[in-house]
Formats: sequence, C-alpha cells, structure tokens
Amino acid sequence: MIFCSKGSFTDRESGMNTYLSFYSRAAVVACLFSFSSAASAVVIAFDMVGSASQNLNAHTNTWAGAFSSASDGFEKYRRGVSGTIPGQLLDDTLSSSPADLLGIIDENNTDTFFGVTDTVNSNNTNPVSASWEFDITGSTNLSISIDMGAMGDFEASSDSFSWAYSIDGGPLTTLFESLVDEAISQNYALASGTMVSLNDPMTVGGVALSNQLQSFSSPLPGMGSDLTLVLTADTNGGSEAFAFQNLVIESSAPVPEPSTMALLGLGFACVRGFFVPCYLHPGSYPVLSLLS
Ligand SMILES: [Ca+2]
Ligand SMILES: [Ca+2]
Ligand SMILES: [Ca+2]
Ligand SMILES: [Ca+2]
Repeated sequence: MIFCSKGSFTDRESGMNTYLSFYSRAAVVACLFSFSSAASAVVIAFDMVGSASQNLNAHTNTWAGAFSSASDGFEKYRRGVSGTIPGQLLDDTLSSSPADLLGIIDENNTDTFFGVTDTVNSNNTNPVSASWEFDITGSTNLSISIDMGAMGDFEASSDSFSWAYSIDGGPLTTLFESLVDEAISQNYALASGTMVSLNDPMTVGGVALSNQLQSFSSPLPGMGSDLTLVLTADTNGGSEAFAFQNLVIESSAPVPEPSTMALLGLGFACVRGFFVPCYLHPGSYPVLSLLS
C-alpha cells in the first residue's frame, strides 16, 4: 500500500488552507488508489481446513454411515476420530502397516477429509452426492480451491466425480470434473517411500491425480448470499479411492470494513476536490491523520 502521510496536508497549517495543493490532491488520489489496489484475495469461507470450517451454514450428506461394509464410504473422516475409515483411503505405511500399498491420507494427516470409495455396493448402485452451503453475502469475484487426491486403477466407464456450485438456488454449474485416462499410468509414492505404479489414473483438467493431495482452483462466477457446492461421485472398486481436503472460497474484492469505507468515502470527497478544488473541511483533517 502506498504510504499516505499526514504531511501532505501541511498547507492547511501554513495558511493555504482554503484549497488543497497539487501535492495534497495527488497524495489523496494516490491514497484512494492504494485502497482500491489493496483488494487482494481474502479467504471468506472454508471447510476441512485444519479440521475447521468458516461461514459454513450446512453440510448435508445422507450417505454418511449408509453403507453396511466398513470398506465402502462417502463421507468426512478423520484419523483418530472416525470409528472406521476404509483402508484404501489411508496410507498407513509410516507405522501401522508398512506393507500397505494403497492410500491417500497418510499418518501425519490427522485432519478431517472427505473420502470416497466403492460407492457402488450392496446398498447403492447410483451416483451419490453431498453438499456444502456457505454464506458468501457481500463477496464478489469468488474463486474456489480444493485439494484432491486419488489412487487406484480406475475405469472411464465406472469411476467419476464432479464438483458443481450454485448461488441462491440457481442452476448447478460444474467446477471440476474427473476423467479417467486409460492411456497412461501413474506413479504413486507412499509415505514410507514405497512406489506403486497403476494404470488408468483419475485426471482433472488434464492433470493426473495421485495419492499426494494437489490443489485445484476455479473461478466461481456470480454473487449472492448462499453458495451451494455439490460433490457427486460414482465409483465401483474396493481398490479405488478419492479424497478431498482444504475446501476454500476466496474473494478478490472483499467488502471494505466500515473503517475502510469511511476512508474510501473521504477519498472520494477529496477526489472531487481534485477536479473541483474545494474547501478542505476542517473536520476531515483528524480522519485523514489516521492514514499516517
Ligand atoms: Ca491403505
Ligand atoms: Ca482400469
Ligand atoms: Ca472402477
Ligand atoms: Ca466394497
């Protein structure tokens, strides 16, 4: 941010207090633009970040606990907290199971994640979905990032997931869509250092997923108050798994805080002074001094 010095307004003290000097006006304009350009991305909502959430109004998942087999799953899990977690989601090679050859969340990752495995099973044959509702009131220029991982020898015909969103009940728009690439293989490094190569990895946007979580980002066009995210998945093997963590919504144009609004309002008043030189209201001086 450009430093906005109170010294810019010393002409008020030196007797030339009727009009802003060119220097003062330039400084005020510089201050105004410094506030405009200060709008860098800020996190406005998240879930599964350090096992915490922010501005999450609801998480709905009718499939949590719905499968009779402990090795099938579509829900949030957390090591040391969840009763059982399907083993294909967990890389246990660091200590509990050095011979483990399949897993995404290793023993150092003790935070909440969303795990998906073998959703086509004796209890279900259709795609399954879960949703998140975040309060995004007043935020614009939204974007989302999600850490994603997958491990398994997938099939294009039977394994997929997608993330979609809607704002204030509008139509769902796809953000991320998986595609199994049956022409390539992927090397997976387990936490112990064991390497496993498997055919037909899951890809997103042309990037092959692995058991190391990777962050994927997308703009979220639109604005409103209620952002709904929907994860839909369909996968049919006991040696295939996806996992998601660190679901973060950002805004690159946050609504200014009240104190900033006051300064912005003052900036506009002073810009008017730039074009139509006007009397610098004495009352504005103490406010301006906050800038220094
Ligand atoms: Ca495992
Ligand atoms: Ca395959
Ligand atoms: Ca499959
Ligand atoms: Ca199963």
